[in-house]
Amino acid sequence: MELIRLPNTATSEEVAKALKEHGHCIVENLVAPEVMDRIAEEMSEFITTSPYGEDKFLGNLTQRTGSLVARSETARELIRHPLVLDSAKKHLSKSSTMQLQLTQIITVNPGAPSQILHQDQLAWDFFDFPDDFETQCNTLWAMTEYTAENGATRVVPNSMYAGARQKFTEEQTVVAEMPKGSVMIYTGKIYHGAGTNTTDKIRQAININYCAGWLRQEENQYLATPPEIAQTLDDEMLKLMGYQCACFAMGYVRDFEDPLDVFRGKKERRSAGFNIVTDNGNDVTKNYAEELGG
Ligand SMILES: O=C(O)CCC(=O)C(=O)O
Ligand SMILES: [Fe+2]
Repeated sequence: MELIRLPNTATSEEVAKALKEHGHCIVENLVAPEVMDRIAEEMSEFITTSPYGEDKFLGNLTQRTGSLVARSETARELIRHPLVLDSAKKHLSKSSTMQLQLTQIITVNPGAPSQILHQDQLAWDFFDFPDDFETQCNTLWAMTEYTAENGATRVVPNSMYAGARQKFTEEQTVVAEMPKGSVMIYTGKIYHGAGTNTTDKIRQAININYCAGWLRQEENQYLATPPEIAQTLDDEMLKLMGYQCACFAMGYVRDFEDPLDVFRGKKERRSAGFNIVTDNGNDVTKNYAEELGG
């Protein structure tokens, strides 16, 4: 069985369709390999000092290096890649807002064994979300070449509606081989895991995940990016990081105020609430807001 591959001219409609029907797709050569080299350079001091995982899931020979918003200006371009963001918005359209869930470089070192096959949405206490509710739109960018030998991610085709806590074997997987600069976009439901690295070189991926705005983020964006750096970012980036209300009330500050207004120190005190939902709501919340009136 082959994985779903799209050219780098693909539209977000095509990506969203692939996610719905297959739980994943690979977009080859979406950015130039030099973009990956720049990120490697900006992140190198942090990567060398990142600890190994403490368990088999995180990988005893695997390093995870986060805080990409704060640490790498080039990574911010990937975080806001238009194709990825538009596809994620479509994929997560049942929720009023979406947000960055985590950013990390995953370095699979030589000799690292394969990771347990899993769904990323297990993060929320293994809650078995309904098939028609999508929690996440996730990306693994090939920061190095992604090969069967160096531990490229393995995917279980058509596993996205199998339900929580299912077990699959390596024989049921297909390797997501792809050139450096390509990206695999996948849902929180598809079973996958890092492969075994049998080479003498590292395998690296940039893992950037997005989730429904009302779910708790895995990487704490408010602490990962110090306020003085956050203040230099534009509103769109801050909203993506979670400086906005999800639905009508999730994340308000003080007297029911909008978090971005508070962070920017705006004098005018605008109340959060269903008025927010009219801009970015899903159909159910928008209709509710309209019924409530001003
Ligand atoms: O590194 C990989 O190939 C996949 C990692 C992964 O799936 C995870 O940590 O959730
Ligand atoms: Fe995963």
